[in-house]
Amino acid sequence: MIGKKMQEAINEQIKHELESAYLYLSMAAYFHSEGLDGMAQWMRAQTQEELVHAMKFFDHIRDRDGRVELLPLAQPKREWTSPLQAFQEAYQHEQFISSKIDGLVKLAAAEGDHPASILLQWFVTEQVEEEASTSKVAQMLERIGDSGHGLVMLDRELGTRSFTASTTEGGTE
Ligand code: OFO
Repeated sequence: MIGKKMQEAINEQIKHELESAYLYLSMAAYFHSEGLDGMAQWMRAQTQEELVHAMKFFDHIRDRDGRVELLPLAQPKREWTSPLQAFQEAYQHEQFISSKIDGLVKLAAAEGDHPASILLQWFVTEQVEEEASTSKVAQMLERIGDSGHGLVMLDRELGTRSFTASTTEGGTE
């Protein structure tokens, strides 16, 4: 059975993962409104990944005879000044999530909670991917600058991203 402290911390993390999904869905809506459907598609796939992350934590509590408690979600921001700003914020958000995963890793070690430690190893690796993928797009957008042609090309490329359940097993785009 999962301990009380770990259960509370994982319930908090479920909220963070759902807020990530909410944020990226809001970014998808922003990109659609700007006619950047490829970037919107990238964010829609990212939203689905975040839901999978939340459910991994949900199932961990359930499998260990704990009790999931869903906490209120913050309303996400809805406008950005540019695609670059949106992806920079996505990168910053992933760094924030990585810090939360680090905190959980430390708590699991302090509590001697080996099942949680094993689950969290997957998330440590996943966060490396999450930071890399958002930072890579932000860097490309920086390089593109004001080039409309560059933006159209990148939008097309990002639109090829699709979500499959297996994407979450070995990593992410
Ligand atoms: Fe769940 O990794 Fe992004 O937030």
